[in-house]
Amino acid sequence: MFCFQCEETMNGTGCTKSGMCGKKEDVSILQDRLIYALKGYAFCNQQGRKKNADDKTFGPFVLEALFSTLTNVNFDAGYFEKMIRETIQRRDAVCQKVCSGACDSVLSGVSKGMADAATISLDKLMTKDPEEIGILATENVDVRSLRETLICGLKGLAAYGTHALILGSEDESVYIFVEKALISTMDDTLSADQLVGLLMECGSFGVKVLALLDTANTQTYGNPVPTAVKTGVRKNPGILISGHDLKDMDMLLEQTKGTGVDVYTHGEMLPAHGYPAFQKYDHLAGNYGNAWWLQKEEFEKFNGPILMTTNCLVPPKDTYADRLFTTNMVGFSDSKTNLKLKHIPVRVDGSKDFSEIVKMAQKCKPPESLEDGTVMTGFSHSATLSVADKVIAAVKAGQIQKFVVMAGCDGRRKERSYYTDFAKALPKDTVILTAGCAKYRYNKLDLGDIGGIPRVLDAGQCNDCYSLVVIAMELAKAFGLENINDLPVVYNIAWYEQKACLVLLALLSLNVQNIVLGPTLPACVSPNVLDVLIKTFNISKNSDVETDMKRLILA
Ligand code: FS2
Ligand code: SF4
Repeated sequence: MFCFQCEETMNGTGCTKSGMCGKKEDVSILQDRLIYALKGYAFCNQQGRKKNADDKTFGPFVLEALFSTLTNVNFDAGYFEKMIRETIQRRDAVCQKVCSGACDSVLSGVSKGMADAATISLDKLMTKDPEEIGILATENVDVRSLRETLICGLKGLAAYGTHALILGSEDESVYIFVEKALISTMDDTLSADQLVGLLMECGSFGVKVLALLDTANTQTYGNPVPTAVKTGVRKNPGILISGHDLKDMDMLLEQTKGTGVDVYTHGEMLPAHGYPAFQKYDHLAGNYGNAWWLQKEEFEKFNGPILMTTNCLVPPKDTYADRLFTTNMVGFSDSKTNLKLKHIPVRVDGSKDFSEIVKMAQKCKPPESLEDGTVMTGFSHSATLSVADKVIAAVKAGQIQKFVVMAGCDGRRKERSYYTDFAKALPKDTVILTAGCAKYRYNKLDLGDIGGIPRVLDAGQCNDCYSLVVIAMELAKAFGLENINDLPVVYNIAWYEQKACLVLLALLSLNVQNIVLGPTLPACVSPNVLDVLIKTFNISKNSDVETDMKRLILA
């Protein structure tokens, strides 16, 4: 196996025997086979599109498939075998409509790899040498770097697109781009410049999809409002819901009404508390625990069932595996121990039956207390901009010197304590803008406020990064600035998985300069590609707190 898609990749170069995330070699190779099959399917579907013979459900299927390969989503070999089979079936159905078996005319002139992906049988794909279909099959390190950065961006795009689709919002242009981009990763005729152009286009589609998701979320559940969320526990048994899926949150709250069971959020579900549609439920008790990587200890102490609606899932301990449920494209199985987490399927109408979880919760002990305080969330663009006058006045009066975007992901690496130290060391006239699970490194510190404006404004999940873009753009307008880089906003972003790669590409597509990224740079970015990013955007890796404070804040 070879996987280098996340920040925790082994030695900063690539996982080769098993994943630091817990992904086993068989699953990693199956994920590579699935991506390979998706590229062939994209090629055939593009041919079909030219003749109006494309698969009309190509987009949603490919989004789900890509999302499932994102870090910490799915560890179930059976799921990937099923998805590979379905991809080949779908590809062949389109091929039949387009070529009726006479593929040569369509395939003349395309690269050998593409022709293979477009025609390979299921049996041959499942037995093909993994090295011939995986990341290392592209020998040129810079081409490999550009192709794999694009694949990471597409996975992020797929995740956000899937969330929007679950709420009924989609955009065909996104599917057409995903199709083109998948094909481009097998096109040997493309220059490095063309591949860089595709990365920027991916970033632009990132902005589009994040906007689509923002609209879907706020039209369905209302505009989030600043909310103090309790971090302690009550006396009732509880269900813990993690991940990013707001529709699951909605259905779970409804199905637990009057059952005597409380619902607690975990990790990236914390911002759900800011939505008016969820605040009406008295049994939404609070947020339990911290970012995803602490779940082994925290899930054990929760005592009740846990629902993982999306990433980040950590392979579970025996002590709570029987209480851990997956849904959507999340999954886990382990052939050695025969453990397979229970999965809640979605019905054709989009609804789910959580009664098994509720019944289990009713027999469980209440959660063990981890802490007892509050944490703020709900500073979406609408909430933050509703006090724009106050914010602008504070900037003009010199009370706010800088906004520091510290969005992104958290992770296990001990170097990430840097983000806590950086937040603590920031001058008192700075405001942190955040989204994603990176916030758990500093959202429980008492950093105070500036004239009533809290010094940490949490816009929500990583899915809500669009709020930060809107806030920056609206501030630029208010200050009469044409260039977003002239704002008193600096970026010190923590990344972990491929959604963060997409958000980074989105910011670059908006020509945001001087982004500081850490705690390491993506392994998929080769030295030459990094050089391009430095020359074009002056991107850099984070350093130590003192150095970064000097260059970001005091410069
Ligand atoms: Fe955190 Fe994990 Fe949000 Fe990422 S919960 S790192 O995949 O999605 O951010
Ligand atoms: Fe390694 Fe990250 Fe890939 Fe997991 S997702 S196998 S930790 S690079």
